[in-house]
Amino acid sequence: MASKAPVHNIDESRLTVTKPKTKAVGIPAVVNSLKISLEQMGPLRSVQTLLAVNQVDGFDCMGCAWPEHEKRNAAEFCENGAKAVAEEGTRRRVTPEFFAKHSIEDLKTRDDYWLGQQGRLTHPMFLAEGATHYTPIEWDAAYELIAQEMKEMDHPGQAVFYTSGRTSNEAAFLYQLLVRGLGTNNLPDCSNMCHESTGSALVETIGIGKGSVSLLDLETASLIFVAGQNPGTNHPRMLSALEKAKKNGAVIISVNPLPEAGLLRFENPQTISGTLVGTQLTDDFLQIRAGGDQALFQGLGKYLLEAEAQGRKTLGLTAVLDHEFINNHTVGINEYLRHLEKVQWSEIVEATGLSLEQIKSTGERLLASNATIVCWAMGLTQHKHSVPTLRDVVNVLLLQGNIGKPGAGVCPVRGHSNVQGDRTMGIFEKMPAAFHDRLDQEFEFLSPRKHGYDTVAAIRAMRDGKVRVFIGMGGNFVRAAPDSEVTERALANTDLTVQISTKLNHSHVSTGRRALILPTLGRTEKDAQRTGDQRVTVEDSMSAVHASRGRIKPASEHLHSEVAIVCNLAHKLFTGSDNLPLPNTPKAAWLSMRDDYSLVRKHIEAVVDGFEDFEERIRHPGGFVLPHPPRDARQFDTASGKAHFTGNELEFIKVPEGRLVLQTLRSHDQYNTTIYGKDDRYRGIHGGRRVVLVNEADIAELGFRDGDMVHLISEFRGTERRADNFRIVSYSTPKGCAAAYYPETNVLVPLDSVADTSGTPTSKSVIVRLERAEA
Ligand SMILES: Nc1nc2c(c(=O)[nH]1)N[C@H]1C(S)=C(S)[C@@H](COP(=O)(O)OP(=O)(O)OC[C@H]3O[C@@H](n4cnc5c(=O)[nH]c(N)nc54)[C@H](O)[C@@H]3O)O[C@H]1N2
Ligand SMILES: Nc1nc2c(c(=O)[nH]1)N[C@H]1C(S)=C(S)[C@@H](COP(=O)(O)OP(=O)(O)OC[C@H]3O[C@@H](n4cnc5c(=O)[nH]c(N)nc54)[C@H](O)[C@@H]3O)O[C@H]1N2
Ligand SMILES: [Mo]
Repeated sequence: MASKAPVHNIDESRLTVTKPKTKAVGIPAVVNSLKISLEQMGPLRSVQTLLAVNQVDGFDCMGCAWPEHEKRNAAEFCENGAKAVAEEGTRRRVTPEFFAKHSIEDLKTRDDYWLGQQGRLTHPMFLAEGATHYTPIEWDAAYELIAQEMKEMDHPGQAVFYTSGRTSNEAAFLYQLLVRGLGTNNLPDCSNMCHESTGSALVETIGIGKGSVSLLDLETASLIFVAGQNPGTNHPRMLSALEKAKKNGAVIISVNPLPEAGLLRFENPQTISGTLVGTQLTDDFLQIRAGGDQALFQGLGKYLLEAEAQGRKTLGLTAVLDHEFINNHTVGINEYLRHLEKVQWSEIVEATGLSLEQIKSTGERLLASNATIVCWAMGLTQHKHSVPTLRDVVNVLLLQGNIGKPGAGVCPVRGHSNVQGDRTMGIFEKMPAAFHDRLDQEFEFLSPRKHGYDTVAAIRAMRDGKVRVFIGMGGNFVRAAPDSEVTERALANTDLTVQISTKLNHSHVSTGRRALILPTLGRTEKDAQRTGDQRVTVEDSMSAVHASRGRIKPASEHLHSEVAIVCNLAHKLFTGSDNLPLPNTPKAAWLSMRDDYSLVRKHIEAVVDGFEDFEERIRHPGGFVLPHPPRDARQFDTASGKAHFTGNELEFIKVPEGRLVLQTLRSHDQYNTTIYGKDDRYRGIHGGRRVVLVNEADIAELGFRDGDMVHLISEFRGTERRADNFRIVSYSTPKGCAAAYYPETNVLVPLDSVADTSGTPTSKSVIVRLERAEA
């Protein structure tokens, strides 16, 4: 049945639903990616770019942050990486003529898919106050405009500088220097909406917010949990690592409300046998209720303690618990035990929706493992109680000494390809004091110590009229952020919004009173500066830093690199003839750094730990791995110098009568707010995105039928938000738990509904009711 979209410009007329797949398959994936590449790039560019993806002298795939293997395949990319590359390498162009033809009002009614399909931005563009269309502007005039706007500010805290995770280390480092040079720490980033809960929980418990495993650990682990993650779509190359682990005898447990195809079974297109037989990846599928993971891990902790009391043993240990590790390397176990005692098995069963047997047999898996890894992504980080959930994951690993041991550890799987590196470079509204001290020393100035706004705080500040200038270094703020209508109004409340972007998106049409689009080079493109072609560096999910060099001709001769844009703007603000009257700015040779990125790397080396001989070490194929004290030496940079057990109250989501808890997630054909196509092949959704996946029994109880059209209404503290016209799809998901795609449903996520401690919007637990729509 066709579904009607809320706006005439959105085409959902070809929506069909088929049976979900039970495996991720190689051959159709390769065919699909080639089809998209050829459509967007044509044959020559396709071959040129795809062969350079993730190769030693090529560019880093911007599809995800999964690491590359030392021994690379000729085709070291996946279907979705190829789509990300094609999206950037496209031959389609958004030119000044395009903007002359399409008014802002027209563009506002288009969906994200249509906007993205228009191609690459080619010229700097300006939207004057009250204007209906963008018009071209010279680069220098654009910088001048930003400088003028900044001169009008009462204080530097009236500017906000967002970063999305594709930005290179070099650009990120310079960007934070510019921002701190202005005198603010207003550096919200996509991480605030992504793995911030991970950072909060890990820094507190193990002293560093990054994962503690390498690819080799993953391939040699004896037990791997993949919790709250859909790697078949979002990190397809991870499936090859899981396949290797499996061949080496690992047991894999998937914890997810949905039976995600890639996790169940995988047919590897890069091996001949893979395409013929495939690998059963998941041994146990725990179809957990949304937000039930804390209860699961508390249950596992309880199970281990009961087994210890019965005198049983973990494989390779003399007892269940690793007493040597606990005594020498941890504090706080008693507090943890006190909390566990209070938790009842009945609560654990209620919260998880799993049977006691399932939890106990998972406990047995832990006893039979001498090296356990827990991998996770957004299913664990985007709930109100995500930070305690992740603390409880760490607790279970600590009990058996599974940190800083081969084949064991924490494996948060990052999203954007350099989101981890951006944080290492100082993109954070509250960097530790030691970072500021070294930055100040290197650039002979005093950086501000007052914490800045994170993403949600920035939206509140804009809404409340406290911000005059918003600058976005990549990303699509208005669509990625929660509470779309509130965020849109918040941006409209500023004097100037500036988007440094490769492709057209809604943030270019949800603007402040005036707006600029500054078009930039993507990672696939040759970055020629005065001293020659430049390379940049990125850091993957496993802390490996390596170089990335674009090869193809830039989409337009008017594009500037992100590094050049930051340096030119900083020069204008700090050192140019008409600079801002600031008493205290970094002493930096902005224009020389723009011309030669190795000078930026010299500064990074001086400011950030672990970058000794930076320039030399990125010549080495594969780069180098940053230090990670827990992984390398079981050292913990916490207050006590040890890893911390924590005691956490059990929390879980109680869904009110007649309501559902809605998770907002990614389809197979999208990259965050960039929509490649309208299919979600593995889940059996084709030609449309306005669907809501609901458990069969819920559909009946709520008085609907599969295929009915509904409006989604979210309820939060007495307020309501709505997203219209979704087709109900009967789907395998626990009772009470529904799912729909992001960003169409961001309008439902309340700005004030955030995770405790980390402030991450609760995008995976929105309470909604369904209201019948006319068919
Ligand atoms: N192709 C592609 N690749 C991407 C991206 C993309 O959009 N497209 N985005 C990138 C980015 S920025 C990120 S952060 C990652 C995101 O990678 P993922 O985290 O895999 O992305 P989501 O689609 O949000 O999927 C969340 C998964 O968690 C499950 N889940 C939801 N709620 C719960 C829960 O309460 N408990 C458990 N155990 N599971 C739950 C969902 O069913 C789903 O399988 O991918 C990165 N890679
Ligand atoms: N409801 C809901 N909301 C979510 C999530 C969710 O699961 N549910 N997930 C959250 C997560 S995990 C994340 S990471 C955020 C993502 O938030 P963002 O990172 O802000 O969003 P993206 O869609 O990745 O940004 C895409 C835009 O980036 C620009 N771009 C692409 N490549 C480059 C480049 O090389 N340089 C520059 N300067 N620009 C470039 C293009 O113009 C493109 O339109 O969304 C969050 N929002
Ligand atoms: Mo993300």
